[in-house]
Amino acid sequence: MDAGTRDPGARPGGAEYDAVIVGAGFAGLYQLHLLRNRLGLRVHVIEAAEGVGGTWWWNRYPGARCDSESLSYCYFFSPELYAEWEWSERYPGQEEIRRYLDLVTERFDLRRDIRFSTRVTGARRDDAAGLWIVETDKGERITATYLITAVGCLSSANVPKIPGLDRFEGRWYHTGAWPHEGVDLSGKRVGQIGTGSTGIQVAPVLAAQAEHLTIFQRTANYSVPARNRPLTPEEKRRIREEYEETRDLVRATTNGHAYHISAKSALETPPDERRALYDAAWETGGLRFRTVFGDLLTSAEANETAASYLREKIRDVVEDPEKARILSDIDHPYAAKRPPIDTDYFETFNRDNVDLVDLRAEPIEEVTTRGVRTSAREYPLDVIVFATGFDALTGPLLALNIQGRDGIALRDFWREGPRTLLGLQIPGFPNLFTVTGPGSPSVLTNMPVSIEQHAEWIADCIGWLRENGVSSIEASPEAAAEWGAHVNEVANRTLLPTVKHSWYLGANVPGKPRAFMPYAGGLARYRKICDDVAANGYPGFVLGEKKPAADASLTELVAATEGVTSRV
Ligand code: N01
Repeated sequence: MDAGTRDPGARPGGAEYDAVIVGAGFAGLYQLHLLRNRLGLRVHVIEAAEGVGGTWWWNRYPGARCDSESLSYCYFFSPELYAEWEWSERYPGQEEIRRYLDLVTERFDLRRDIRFSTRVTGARRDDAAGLWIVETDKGERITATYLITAVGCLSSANVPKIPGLDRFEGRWYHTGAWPHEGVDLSGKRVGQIGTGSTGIQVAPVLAAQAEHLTIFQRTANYSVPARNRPLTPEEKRRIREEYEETRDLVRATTNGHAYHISAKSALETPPDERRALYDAAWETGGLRFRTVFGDLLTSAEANETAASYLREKIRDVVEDPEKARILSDIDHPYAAKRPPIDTDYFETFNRDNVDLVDLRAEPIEEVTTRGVRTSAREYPLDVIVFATGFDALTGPLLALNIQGRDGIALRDFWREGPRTLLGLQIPGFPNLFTVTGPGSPSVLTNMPVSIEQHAEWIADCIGWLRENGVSSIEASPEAAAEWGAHVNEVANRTLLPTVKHSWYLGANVPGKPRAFMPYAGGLARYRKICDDVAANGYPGFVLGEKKPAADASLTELVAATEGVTSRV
């Protein structure tokens, strides 16, 4: 046994492992590194895919690329790793991210503790033995003291239940489960359903490959040009040299990107100056557009200055007035849904081989053997591409069929919506940790930065429990309720919950309870709350034999962070 797998002692109830981690994407890999290589625990990772990458293993649709800039879409825990890796473009492409994660896996010798091609089918708390029993589709039962879900927020594909899909004689694909061998679309009539971040990314590439592309749009969307390009040698050198500044910056900003949201008010800025700032941001491109003013997500009137600018851009680009009207008829404030960025999305509608169908005017009624039929007509298709998103945040966790203390199913406990403390723990589920779970900043941030923060907090917490001889930790129901109220309260200060069709609210999945899921108070504030909770002996959590943790009050800790940057 080498240092990596050294066994520090007996486990409660004779558990085989100290920790089982589900998932080997950004989150699972780093969690494994921390628990095994730093704490010396015996750790087993279970991963459904044949390789590492998580989201980036499955999302191989043409044009798949990250919307975060490459200098910040990576780990920061190792300066050596940061120096060793070189991104080729402003935004990292899917294949390049996979290669990066492969490098991380080899560099930290992680592969030997990952079980690939194995799906977790259930996880049950054994109260008497004080351990988790994890079941897989290979028929195994694996036991561990701690169970850590690192399953990603956007990994349960949402394929709408359109009548007749099973009769379709062509082929259909969801972008989040794209065939690894690719799909030959030459000479094909392709129908694309969905115009979110993915649909906006994939459409120009589908249009270039297919004979004809029909885009079915339910909700029109804003988009800002990404302005992707290769990084120059000078930029690559600067990125390496500025590692520390970038690391400190992403940890201090509201959403984990390497730029702050301006404190300036759109409403208080004179129209000419405001326009000049929007013009400059449009030229810069990417998600930075939403950082131009600090009140874009707190004032509908301020937001409208950005929204009207962007709608005008759509009308400038799209030549056909009817298409331009449908594309710019947007029903929500800018960035109140996740704002897409693109490469030639609106330009795609100027191609002869691209049509747009307005599903508000003619909803889809069924899929026929030959294509898609709306209330107006049938569209013959050879291939349907579903860019219809995910059962976000809760979907991947519920798919694990977790049962906590006294056999309570997570699915039942969350029937009215997710209940967590800090998005990290769930009452009634001792020693279960959820990396970037609902109630944490998660999808409102640059994910690797949030993931690092969570994985480190969890590792520190487990280290603390072991040092202090505490057998378990669990969110108290009262603290989880208090946290849920705080999550709602900060969301309600913004325009985010005002959007009808938003996956942040679970509104994209029929039957899913409506609850605003991510924490909108900002990553910097959230990090401070988590740090303060740990430093004060875990108030809000129940330790070991039902002992409440420290005397400190969670309410007071949260209130004390009010001033930490919380602009969204
Ligand atoms: O999914 P979405 P996505 N009939 O849910 C439509 C991340 N991401 O995969 O708005 C017809 O945003 C739906 O319409 P509506 C990123 O966080 C990251 O695009 O519900 N249409 C919408 O247009 C992003 O936000 C990167 O009315 C239906 C679309 O499908 C998240 O993934 C890149 C429908 C779904 O949009 C999800 O984005 C890409 C139906 N029955 C994505 N059901 C990075 O760069 C749904 N739609 C990291």
